[in-house]
Amino acid sequence: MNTNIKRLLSITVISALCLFCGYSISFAANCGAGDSGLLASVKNRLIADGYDKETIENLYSKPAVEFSPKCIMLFFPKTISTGTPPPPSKTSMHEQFLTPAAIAKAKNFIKTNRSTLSNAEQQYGVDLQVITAIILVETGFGANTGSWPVINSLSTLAALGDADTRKAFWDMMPAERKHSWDYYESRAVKKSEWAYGELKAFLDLAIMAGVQTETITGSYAGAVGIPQFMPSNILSLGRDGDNDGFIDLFNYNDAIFSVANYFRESGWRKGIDYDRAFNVVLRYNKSGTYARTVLEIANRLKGV
Ligand SMILES: [Ca+2]
Repeated sequence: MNTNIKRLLSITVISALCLFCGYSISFAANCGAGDSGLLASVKNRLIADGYDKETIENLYSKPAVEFSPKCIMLFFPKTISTGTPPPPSKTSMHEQFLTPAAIAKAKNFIKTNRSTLSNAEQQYGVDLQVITAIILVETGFGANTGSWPVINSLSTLAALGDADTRKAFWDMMPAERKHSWDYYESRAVKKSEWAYGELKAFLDLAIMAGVQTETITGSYAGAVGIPQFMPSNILSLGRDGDNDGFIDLFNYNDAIFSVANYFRESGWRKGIDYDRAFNVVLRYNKSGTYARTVLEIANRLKGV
């Protein structure tokens, strides 16, 4: 093994070991019981792709690891006919993040983390107000990092790649979430491939680090930590903001530097104009409402 690979593995393991340092173990009761047999296709695919058979079989035999329909229901929005509001307008924003109280919290976050934010801004050329806005919108400055077991949400979504499982989940869905079968199938197949890739990245991190995979929670989509990074982004874009040798996305310093790096890598530059900035934020979250909200928060924090 050459030095570079050794170093990479070392960083990988150390990073992953501490990745969830701030995580408090909690199994999400709202994920509900499910049929772990419906995860068989995922288990078998992982083994076929070279993951250690014993490790994977042991993982998927644990009672906590289960097919969790409620975890992935949100990937299939309610139909408009049931009274769901129409899509947001071109000017809509998430108003709860623009209240005086929310902006005051953001100002306090800047005050508390001024040194780290300034260092990140200087090093990556990403405005500290934007970094702050992202952390506010993603998790309320770490207050809501998600309670869905990541292994269950990613495995369940990935399992929809199997035709029988796809049909089984369709039968579980309430009527108001059932669009046409064709729409459902197309979306399920596409999302399952995405989830399988994220699942592998998640397992790579967790298995190498020796952490208990089933204890790690995140968003319903499997995003982790204060900045809600997907597993595939953690090692490629995560950064060690406090130089302690670990990337811990539940640590504010690391979260700040990781967001700054993500934005730099997505094309953010100091003095960027609004349209380009908007497109960079879309690379963090594809919602126009999200991007407008983040930039408006940053605007209201100007000069802070
Ligand atoms: Ca660190």
